[in-house]
Amino acid sequence: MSAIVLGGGDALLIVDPQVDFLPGGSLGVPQGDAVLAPINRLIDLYRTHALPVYVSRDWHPALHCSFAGQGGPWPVHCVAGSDGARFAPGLQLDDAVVVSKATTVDVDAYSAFNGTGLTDTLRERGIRRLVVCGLATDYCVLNTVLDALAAGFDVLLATEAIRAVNVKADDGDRALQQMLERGAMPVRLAGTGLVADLALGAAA
Ligand code: VGL
Ligand code: ZN
Repeated sequence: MSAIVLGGGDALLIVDPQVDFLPGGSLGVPQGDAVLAPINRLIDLYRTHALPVYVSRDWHPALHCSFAGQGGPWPVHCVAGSDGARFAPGLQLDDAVVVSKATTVDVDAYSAFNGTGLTDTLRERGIRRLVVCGLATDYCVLNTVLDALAAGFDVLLATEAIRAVNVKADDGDRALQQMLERGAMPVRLAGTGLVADLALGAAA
C-alpha cells in the first residue's frame, strides 16, 4: 500500500465548489455534484490532522469579460454575492480560508494562484504540499495545479474529487494527462487516509 503520510507542510486546496458549477447551475459541470462527498471526506481528513483547508471561488463582477454578453466564452456565472456563487450546500467548509479570484472586470483567472497572493499565503504558513480537488478539471483545476507545480509545491491530485466541463469530449482526460506529466501525483481516499492512485500513476 502506498499510503500518503500527512503532516506539517500539508494543506488541502478545494477549487471552486460553487452552485453555478453543479448540475442545474448556469455553468453546470456534468456530474459536478459527485465531487462533494469525497471533498467532505478530504476536509475531515485534514481537520483530523489539524491541517489547513483552502477553498477558492470564482467571484466575478456582473459584466465580467468571460461572459458571452461581453464577448467571452461562458454564460453568466459566479457573480460575486449571487446565489450561484455560493459554495455548494452540504460542504463542511467551516474554517476554510476563502480565496476569491477573477474579481476584476477585464481579466479572467482560472488559477487560484492568479492575482490572489495565494503563493505567498501558503509559503508564509510553511505549506509545501497540496492536495487539489474541485471543479472544473479542464479549467480551474488544471490551471491551479500547473501554477502550484510551477511555484514549487508538491501536488497530489484527488482524482475522484474532480470533474470536467468537457466542451470537447476528451478535454478532462487531456487535462488530467497534462497535470500528471507535469508532476502531479494522483491519489484517492482509502479507509481513513490517502493512497497513490497506482492505476492512474502507471498510465501517466
Ligand atoms: C471555471 C469556466 C469559467 C472553473 C471558471 O472554475 O473551472 N470554468 N470560470
Ligand atoms: Zn469563471
